[in-house]
Amino acid sequence: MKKNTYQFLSYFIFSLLLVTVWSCESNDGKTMTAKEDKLETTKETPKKPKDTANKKGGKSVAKKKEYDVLPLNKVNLPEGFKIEIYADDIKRARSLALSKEGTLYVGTMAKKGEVTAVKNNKKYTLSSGWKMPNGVALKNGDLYVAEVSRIHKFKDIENNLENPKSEVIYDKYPTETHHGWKFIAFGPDEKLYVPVGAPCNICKSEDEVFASITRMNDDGSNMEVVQHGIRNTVGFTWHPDTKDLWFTDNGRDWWGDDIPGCELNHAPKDGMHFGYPYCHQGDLAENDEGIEKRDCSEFTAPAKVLKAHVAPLGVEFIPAGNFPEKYEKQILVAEHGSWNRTKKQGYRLALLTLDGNKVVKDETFADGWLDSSDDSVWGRPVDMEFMADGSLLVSDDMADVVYRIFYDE
Ligand SMILES: [Ca+2]
Ligand SMILES: [Ca+2]
Repeated sequence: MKKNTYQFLSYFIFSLLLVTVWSCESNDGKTMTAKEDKLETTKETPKKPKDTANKKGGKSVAKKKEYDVLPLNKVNLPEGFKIEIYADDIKRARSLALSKEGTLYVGTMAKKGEVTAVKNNKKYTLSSGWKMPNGVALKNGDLYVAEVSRIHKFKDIENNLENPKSEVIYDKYPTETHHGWKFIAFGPDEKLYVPVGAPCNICKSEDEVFASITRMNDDGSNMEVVQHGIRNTVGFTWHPDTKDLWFTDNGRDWWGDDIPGCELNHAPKDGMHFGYPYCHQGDLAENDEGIEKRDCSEFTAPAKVLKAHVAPLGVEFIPAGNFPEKYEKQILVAEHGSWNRTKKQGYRLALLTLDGNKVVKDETFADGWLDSSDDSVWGRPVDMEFMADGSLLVSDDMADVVYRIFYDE
């Protein structure tokens, strides 16, 4: 690469970092080193977006609105639902896993964050100093935690909260931090599913592990790539009846405010390709010169195109138990909210109604973390988990809490 181009790119990336006030799904961990940068076969060339509104990025980024007591009364919910704080003071609370004993495990994407367990209102720190220990998953009483490149296993965690011990069962994931934080979950096949995000905004990596969902046995053996063409999924689950995989994906940046849409995807079988980096939202072909031109018809389109930049993270099918019957087996998606859009959007829980495998309706289940009148924000929903009684836990990595939402007519 020419020296001038390199200097310009360095300046551009540095400027982006400067204007970005807080971290977000798309840019946290963006500090690419020269080495990481080389992984990309194409560079982040600042080009003319079709809509220039967010070209500079971070234009609308407002400071977090601070409250002494979180203003839960600002959260809008359907009639009959209530929200309360389930656990507070969990720094940058991200992925959730809930044991059958009712212990809540909370990951974080903080660079040297702590994995926390919450049991009977008491908190336990299970690890510290790990690199973005975002993913948490449980199987047979063991807790699995995903850092950027490693998977740890805590045997019989429930009985070892005071003195947790872990072993690394896999350490071969890429070390790139850009989209390197991981959501993890066990599938109906009892295997651990682990995504690997694209290490960039738009690039095609030589290594097919990037922009994928992988899976492995619970001892770390037989890692394989299962799904392709996924920019950055930070939430997935399986339909309670069909057992099909459903996952969110975060759309590319710097194409303006309104394209491409973020995605909810449906994978009824292994080995599918969901478009990235060639095609976005099912019908917009990539125009970066460094990316081979491919037709969108070659790839699987999203089950639902969400709004641009909303950053869909957690996804859950609603179980029976607490929510009214009409919600059962419908989908909730946590939209973490935009970071580089002129006017913010997202910051809500979306309720998506299914007819078979088709999403036929998109409505807001919960919002109010964003005040659109001045674009201020006090919370950002991340992951969700349903408790045994059917009430819903939601993590918030800005307010540093876990909420409980329940129906109480
Ligand atoms: Ca896609
Ligand atoms: Ca979840």
